[in-house]
Amino acid sequence: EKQRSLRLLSASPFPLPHGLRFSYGTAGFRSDGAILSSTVFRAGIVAALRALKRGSAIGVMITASHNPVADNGVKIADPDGGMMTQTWEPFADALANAPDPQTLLQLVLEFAKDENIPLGGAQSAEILLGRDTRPSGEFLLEAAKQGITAIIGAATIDMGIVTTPQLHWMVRSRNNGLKASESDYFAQLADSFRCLMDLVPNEVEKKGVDTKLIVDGANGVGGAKLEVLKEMLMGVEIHTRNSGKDGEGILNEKCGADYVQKEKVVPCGFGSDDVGVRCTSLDGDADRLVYFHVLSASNDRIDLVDGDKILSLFAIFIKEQLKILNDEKDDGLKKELPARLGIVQTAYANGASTDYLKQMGLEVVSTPTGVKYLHKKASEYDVGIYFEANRHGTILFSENFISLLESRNNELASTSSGSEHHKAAQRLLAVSQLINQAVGDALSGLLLVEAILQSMGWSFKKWSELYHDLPSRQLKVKVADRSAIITANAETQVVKPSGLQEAIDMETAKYTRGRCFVRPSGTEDVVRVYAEGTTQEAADSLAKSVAEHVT
Ligand code: NG1
Ligand code: ZN
Repeated sequence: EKQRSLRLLSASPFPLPHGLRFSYGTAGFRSDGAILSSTVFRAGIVAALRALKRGSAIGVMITASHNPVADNGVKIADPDGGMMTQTWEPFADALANAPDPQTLLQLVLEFAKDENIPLGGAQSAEILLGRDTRPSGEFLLEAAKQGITAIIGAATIDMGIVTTPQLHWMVRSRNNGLKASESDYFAQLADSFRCLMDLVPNEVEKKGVDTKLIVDGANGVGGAKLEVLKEMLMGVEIHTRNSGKDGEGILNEKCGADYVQKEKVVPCGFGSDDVGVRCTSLDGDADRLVYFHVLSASNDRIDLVDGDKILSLFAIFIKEQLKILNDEKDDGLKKELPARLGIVQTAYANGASTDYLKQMGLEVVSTPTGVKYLHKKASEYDVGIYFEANRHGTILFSENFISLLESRNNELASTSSGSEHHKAAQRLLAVSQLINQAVGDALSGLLLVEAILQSMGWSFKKWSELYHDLPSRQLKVKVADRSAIITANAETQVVKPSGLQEAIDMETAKYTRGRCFVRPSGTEDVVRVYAEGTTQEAADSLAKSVAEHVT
């Protein structure tokens, strides 16, 4: 058996393309889909070894998210449904770039030895495989399968075409011994959404918040899944556009969350008929979302609600439910359910959002860019809410808090069923079921937004006007070596090269409410400059002058 496995590996059916280096970045391996077979084959090997090492199911997702349709990528999900541990990234890189089958084999053997991974077939492991709708996904999935089965004991479970968050959810559920099929996923979302809608206060319901939502599916997998899910939902009227049906358009082309956020214009398929209707855009693999309003029939401008405001909406709702739960009146039961609520952002969060959240009395912390940092920080709270300004995020509930909440809920069900306390406990439990605990999920995210707007009786306008974003500017600067810039304090301060931070401080001091930071990108060969000010001109000129100090 061992011999067979080693033979398969050394036969390596997917030669490495010449002159390219692959790197497992924040989003896994990404590149032109046509040249990615060898990388995906090797990522399959990494996933199989990881599954053997952990003795749990592991996920492999083939997607390039919001990137053009010809691109593709592969990333690995750990047993808890989160991203693969960073400590394995150097191995993944080494494997992806091994020049020939012999080197590849040797790397595998050495690593397995160092990590005590049983290669003989004594241990078995499962790898859940999924892909988005990209055409190259079909043969890349085959390459992944071959990589996985080259390792004895590793078996693939093909989940077919799924959203990225669905695959992460499936890995997590499976390892928690829960039902983990796609229909289980849909059922969990639909049930918890119904629960939240059933708890909408009567007086709010009478006010009648508009239930219509138009969804831009980016012509990707999210739109197609939503078509199925929406049949199971009550209380929201979902219309899907750019759902990826034949002839409707190309994946992410002039549509999707990334396009809408960056261009700040209506996506294709939307227009004058949609003025005043709540709209939302998913990205190509449905892990991100933004909301928007079409402003006028005569141009393509929009009113955008980004990750910061989605986060704020979630934070307000959760805070309110925790307050009700710990409120003395109603049934006289004074019983605190201690819950630390934490809000996690990065330095890219608009300063106005951070000010707003702090004014609301919330604990706000900042981490470096990258979901892995935000997710980890959020998991330190009883309830941790995180979002990147560019719309990826979720709400994490600690296991301990969930079990406290469950027993409180049971207690209230028998002592004061239907009380405000009881409703708050039910709502919090429903949110923990609805929102994806593994990764940010556009489908569950939009259902939570809809349920909260209905519960609080809020219009899109009220939400959008929670606070006004400070004007900001982002610039990219090409430098010889971006790793020469070292930052600290969640990337808000430059430590090296010396003198740069002083220069930034000096420029920033020229502006009222000016804020500026620079950091090397983790995904592109550039240094990013971000600046904020009270006017667009101020933000632009602050960014520009700091960029000159960087070059
Ligand atoms: P880098 O290139 O490290 O700035 C970008 C985004 C991140 C995240 C990753 C992809 C900005 C400023 N940065 O990271 O938020 O989306 O790509 O995982 O948008
Ligand atoms: Zn995505």
